[in-house]
Amino acid sequence: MRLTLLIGCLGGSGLALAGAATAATYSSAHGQPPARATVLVDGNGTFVANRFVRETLHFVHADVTIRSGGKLTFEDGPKLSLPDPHTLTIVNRSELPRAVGQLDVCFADAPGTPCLLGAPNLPSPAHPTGVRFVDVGKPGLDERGDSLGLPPAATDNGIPHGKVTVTVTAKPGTTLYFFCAVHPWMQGVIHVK
Ligand SMILES: [Cu+2]
Repeated sequence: MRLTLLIGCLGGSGLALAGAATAATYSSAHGQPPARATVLVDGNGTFVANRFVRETLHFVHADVTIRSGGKLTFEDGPKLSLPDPHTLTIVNRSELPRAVGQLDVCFADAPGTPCLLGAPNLPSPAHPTGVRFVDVGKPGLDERGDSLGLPPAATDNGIPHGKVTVTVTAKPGTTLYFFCAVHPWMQGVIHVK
């Protein structure tokens, strides 16, 4: 399944990927960090045979602030036009790809690449619609390897939009970096207050 997706993603001899991120502002009438935050996935794709593929898949609200103990929702956006699965996978900041070559290595699931952290979210014989929350270590979203997953549209069992909500259990003052293990140019940050 994953290999098929990668071929679909990298089918052109040239590769042009574009992402966009919208920073969320954070404010509260009481000066408290929000108890809830939502990260949406949106974007579309085009390609010209034997020339390039361009995908604008991106996180909407890629820079979020939430209180420790708050609820984070990860959800397909209303304008998403591609059927791909997505993950919101916590990684170390240094693991975020910064060059196309790093994306390619991550796509290929080379040993040790952070894209492997999101692999359990993807459909498999044991979990045909994938796993919504891979929770390593302590309960809740708090550390590297914790990973939310949205299913591909074809395996969504008729649910119009994939959606998963988890509790952010990281301590106040923690900064969690994340990316999509399927489209690792999709990147963001969670400030836990
Ligand atoms: Cu993605």
